[in-house]
Amino acid sequence: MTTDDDSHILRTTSKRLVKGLVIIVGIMIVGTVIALSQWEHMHSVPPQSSKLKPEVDLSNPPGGVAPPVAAKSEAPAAKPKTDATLTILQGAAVQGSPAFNPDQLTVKKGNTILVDNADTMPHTVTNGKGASDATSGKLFDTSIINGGEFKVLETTNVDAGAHPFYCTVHPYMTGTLTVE
Ligand SMILES: [Cu+2]
Repeated sequence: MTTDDDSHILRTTSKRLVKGLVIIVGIMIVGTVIALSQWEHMHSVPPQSSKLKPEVDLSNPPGGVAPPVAAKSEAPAAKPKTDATLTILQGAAVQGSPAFNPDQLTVKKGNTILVDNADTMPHTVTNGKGASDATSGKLFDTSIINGGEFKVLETTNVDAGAHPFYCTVHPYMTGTLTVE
């Protein structure tokens, strides 16, 4: 016959075992009650990290079958068809990081450009070399585009030529729009 101390399985009395289980289950119940009472609040105010875009587009994996996508409560506005796309890159606000893709964009006069802010920070695409440039914003200016949003630039009234542009929030973000 083995004593409780000898057993590798049961090193305590069943009475203490039950006591321990009651404590564990009790903690789980308290945790569940707290989580459920906060559920609506957590749902309406999700943590910032849940808004970050995954690096891989899960809805369209390369060479795979798309998994079912949970219905979103608020669908993002559909992006319009434009002649060109100018993407403001994620991390563009960090000085020295690539800001625009492409940063040298060439379009035909009259073309439309989708300016897509893929970053989480607000940015602009404003013609000129900086705030002190007298022509700043005179040819084209998206004004502030919040993170994850987009605007469409028209080039109907933009003269042919190479026009430098920058971001009024982060003037070190620069590029050139060439209109032919
Ligand atoms: Cu910016």
